[in-house]
Amino acid sequence: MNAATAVTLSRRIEDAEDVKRLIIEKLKYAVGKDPEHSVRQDWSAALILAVRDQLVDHWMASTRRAYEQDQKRVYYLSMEFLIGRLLKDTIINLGLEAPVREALTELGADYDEILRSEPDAALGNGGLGRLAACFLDSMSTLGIPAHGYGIRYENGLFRQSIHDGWQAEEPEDWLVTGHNWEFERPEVIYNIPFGGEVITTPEGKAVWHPAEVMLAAAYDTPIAGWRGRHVNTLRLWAGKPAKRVDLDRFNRGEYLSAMEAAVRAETVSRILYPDDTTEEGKNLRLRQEFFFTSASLQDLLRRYLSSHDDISKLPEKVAIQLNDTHPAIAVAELMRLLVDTHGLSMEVAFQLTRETLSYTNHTLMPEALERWSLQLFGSVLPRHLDIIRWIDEQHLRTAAAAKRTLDLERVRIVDHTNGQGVRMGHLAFVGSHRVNGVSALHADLMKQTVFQDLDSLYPSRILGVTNGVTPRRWLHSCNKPLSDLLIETIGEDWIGDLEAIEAVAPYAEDAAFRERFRAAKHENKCRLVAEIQSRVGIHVSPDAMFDVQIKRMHEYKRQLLNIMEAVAQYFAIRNDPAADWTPRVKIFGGKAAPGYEMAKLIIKLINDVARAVNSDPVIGDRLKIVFLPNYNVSTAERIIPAADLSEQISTAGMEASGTGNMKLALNGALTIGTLDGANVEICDRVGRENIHIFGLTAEDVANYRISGYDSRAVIDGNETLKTVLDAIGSGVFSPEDPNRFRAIVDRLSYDDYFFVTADFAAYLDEQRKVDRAFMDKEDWTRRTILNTARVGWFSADRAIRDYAREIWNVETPSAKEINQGGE
Ligand code: GPU
Repeated sequence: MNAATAVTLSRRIEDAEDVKRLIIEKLKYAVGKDPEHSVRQDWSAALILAVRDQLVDHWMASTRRAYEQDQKRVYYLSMEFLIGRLLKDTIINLGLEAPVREALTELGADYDEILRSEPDAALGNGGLGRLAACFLDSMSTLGIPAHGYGIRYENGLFRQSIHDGWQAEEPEDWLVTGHNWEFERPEVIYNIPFGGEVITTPEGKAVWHPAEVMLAAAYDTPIAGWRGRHVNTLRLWAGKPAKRVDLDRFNRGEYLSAMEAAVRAETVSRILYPDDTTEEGKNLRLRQEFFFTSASLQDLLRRYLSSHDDISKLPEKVAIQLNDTHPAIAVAELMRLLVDTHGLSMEVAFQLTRETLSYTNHTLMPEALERWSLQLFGSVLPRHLDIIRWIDEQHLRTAAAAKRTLDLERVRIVDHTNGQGVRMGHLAFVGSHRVNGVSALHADLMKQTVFQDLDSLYPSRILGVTNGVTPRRWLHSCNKPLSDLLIETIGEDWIGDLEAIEAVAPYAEDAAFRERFRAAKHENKCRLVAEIQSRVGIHVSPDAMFDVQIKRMHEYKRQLLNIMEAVAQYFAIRNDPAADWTPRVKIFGGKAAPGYEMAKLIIKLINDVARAVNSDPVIGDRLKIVFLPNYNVSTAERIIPAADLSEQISTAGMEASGTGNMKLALNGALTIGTLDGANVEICDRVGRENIHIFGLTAEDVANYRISGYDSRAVIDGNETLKTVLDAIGSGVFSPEDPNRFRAIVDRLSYDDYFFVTADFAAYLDEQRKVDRAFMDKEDWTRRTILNTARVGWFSADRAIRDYAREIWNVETPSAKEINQGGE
């Protein structure tokens, strides 16, 4: 054994003594504190650094293996990675929880408190960003050599607070206390050009003369999967100026302007756009997209060329997944690099680009499909606009040659009609060999609606890969009571192979097991009761049904329908307090985009209704309404294990998939939902009798959109609905400002785009069925166990295997091999 290996081995943790030694060493030599004077932040930093050390050998071995075996690599380009905290999950993945806990206790530090002090890495808005984080976990678990590429935002998603019922936003500054997981890579730096003009040389070569060049600097976070054997990299880019200060200006005393270029460059990675589905802040957003896409492509090409000579074999060794259209500029940028830097012809470059790239679509909502004005696009990325025009010409030729009659204007990437602009969805579609939707229904609707023409031109390019969630974070780590029970009952195979959880299904018939399953749920509910009490000062009973709707605030997700049902129920209880009511706590959590007035007004409505209901002595424990501020990954980890009922009530055809639906069902909540997104497949798997489906189907909605829908008539025909809307509209919940919610009621009465009134009656009916079902404790528990047992297919591991097989052409080990282990 040589000296270097000996040093490495001494860092390995075998028991609590090792942990203690390592933490003290980190405290002293990395943080610069002695234990007597260390505060919580120091302990936290030391622990993270000690745990991070455990990843490094596996990380290097993973990289070495990829090179030695010349494995195909997967690159996941995403504007968002909603990681949350890393410490607990990493410790659990490495199997180190017992020694770490013991060591910290012996050192006099509080393990749970240290875990809670880690800030959430909130580099994402919602489902799309969290999916990317789950996929990183699964790619590592499956041993796929992969990189996540994104932006190292200084400020992640804003922090939400609630003042007098209204949302207020404050900046989120997760980096202030230092991000101890990451390794700065000062040597990994790329030029990112912007603006200027393209000049064609006498030989006919296009040369881009950018007006400005900034730098992208790499920061790497190691990502371990289950059992920590394989470790991948999340590489995030930070914007840096080519020159920190303009010395001439500085020396002239122009201190602020001397820094101008630096500020501009750093701005590109300053903040995450707090917008879930609509584009905003156009110029900066386009720069952000190009910035991280260009840096990532330059980086992966450098890596490829460091061990391959033949650029034309790129698609055999590289698969690049575009997470929505945000990195769609990759189509043009990869072509630019292949043509301008590596000297390929446009034709060859286009073929390689298409074979390498694939694109995931996450929404059909037209306002969310990115489109840049020609003016803006041409001024920021003139060379790319030329390349896109070239691609569009090729594409039009294909379209013209197709037998079908097509409206050519509609299939063009560059829209020449009055809208004028670059359609990024079209660009991503045309530049990819596979385009996937995120649930079966969503993929079908893609073919029938927004991508109908493109689908007819490039048949079999569209496929569905239903989303999944990582069972490590979303059951094993966040729900210890249930995880322990499952392990004791069916072993622990399900952690690395979630479909094995099906083995618990027969226990649904075992009364003793049901009792224990309920006890686990009860324990989680008690923990949430305490949190609700301490954070919003509302006392709720753990025996009530916990009815949960946690997701971004959006009209199509219909939090409004949920709170309207609460109002109806409130009135019903007041009218007959002595009846046999099923006690409920309605729990809401979610952020509204700061510019989305209607969504913010709905938050206010929820809080105003909550105020009235919670303080009404007649109501008592029969109904309570809670809005938990600042919903994020960490709060989700505490709410989901405690939920009894999962609200998945989007207007059918509008939620591409949903992933909260999967997490909640896995943790033993029953779903009340529409036949939308992945709810359809959840229903197929858990069985129609174990889910509460109601309302219009996507087809019904589409028909109404054609034939017209008269919400006025529906309201007039439903006494309860009328009463609820009259109350909301006339200020029953806002006596200090009676017209506050007029806009909501008007919208529903004259232009109910999201069919809230249409689904109201069916929703209330189904809720009353849920009430009755919940009262039959044994049968309810039986059904919740079957939900947990039957949703194993919704594992992110399964989703990643689908991508690997159908899109990336990468091999993955079997579930059995994962569980048996070995390198
Ligand atoms: N989604 Br587009 C986001 O979270 N943000 C977006 O900007 C867009 C889509 C969501 C979908 O709304 C949700 O249905 C899906 O489960 C999730 O992406 C992951 O695919």
